[in-house]
Amino acid sequence: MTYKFVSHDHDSLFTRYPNNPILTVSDWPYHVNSVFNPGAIRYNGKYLLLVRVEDKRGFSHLNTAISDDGKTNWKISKNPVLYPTEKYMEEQWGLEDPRIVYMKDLKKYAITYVSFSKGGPVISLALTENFRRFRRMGILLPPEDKDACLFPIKFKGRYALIHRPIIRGEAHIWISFSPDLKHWGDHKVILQARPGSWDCHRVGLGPQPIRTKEGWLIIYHGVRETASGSIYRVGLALFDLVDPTKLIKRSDEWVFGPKKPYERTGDVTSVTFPTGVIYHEETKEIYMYYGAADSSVCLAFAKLDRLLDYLKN
Ligand code: BMA
Repeated sequence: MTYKFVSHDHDSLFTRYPNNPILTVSDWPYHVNSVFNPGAIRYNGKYLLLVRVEDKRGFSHLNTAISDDGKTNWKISKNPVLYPTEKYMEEQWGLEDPRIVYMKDLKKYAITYVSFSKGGPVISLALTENFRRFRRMGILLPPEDKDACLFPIKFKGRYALIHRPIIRGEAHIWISFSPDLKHWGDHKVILQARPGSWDCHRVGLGPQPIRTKEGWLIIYHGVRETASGSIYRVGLALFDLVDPTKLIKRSDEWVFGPKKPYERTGDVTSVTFPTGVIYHEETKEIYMYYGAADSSVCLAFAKLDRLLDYLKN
């Protein structure tokens, strides 16, 4: 920790889509309580969101919303695409917060999401080719675990998973490796909650890792508990391309956080919770999809080079 004077204009790094929120319950084809925290990926040339949808029992399931431009005219599936079943006891209280990557070696999309039950939250994996039929691969690691995503490539022949166990009340970001997506080991903490800081109480992965020429860019959420509840803000970290356990840089400050009324007010106040990005090679622009106040789906834009410059300097 350095005590140099810092004063940056974070607001210039990410620009909110002026017509936020892009999805709310009023867009939904069936009755629900809230829609938020979507996974995001390019699919068949379109923008696909796998949205967390909470029903009025308080249980979540996942459903797709697809758009041509990533901003407007979302086509929402009439029925949930991934819904809890009795066969999987760990899902009794629902499915939450998906992250999506395309695994070239498997030729499938890998979705890591939180399965919730009396036993506590765990990370489950499902594979799909079409976002209609999913193959459940089961629980990856024991509870309590959240905020997970696979890297889209293998490292020295092994899959790598970023996740966020809570151990003795401490919530840091970990990485684990596996030869087969079933057996996990070489667990290591890669990003810690920072005492005193805006991200002092919990940190967790946001969207899927973004591969850049400088390293893997990780957008993460950090939590501070305050007298009026938790504030969920967003930070940046950069990890080595070849060895993703190696942290290169981390932002001292948050780069995005609750500000607009739709981020400040909702089922859970003051939450910005990014869970999906789509990168545009042509314009070098990122579309970051996030849940706002656990109530709606929102969008913000950023130039990749500016995020990397900010991190490096
Ligand atoms: C986290 C997750 C998210 C949620 C956030 C704020 O622990 O459960 O799904 O958006 O809390 O309530």
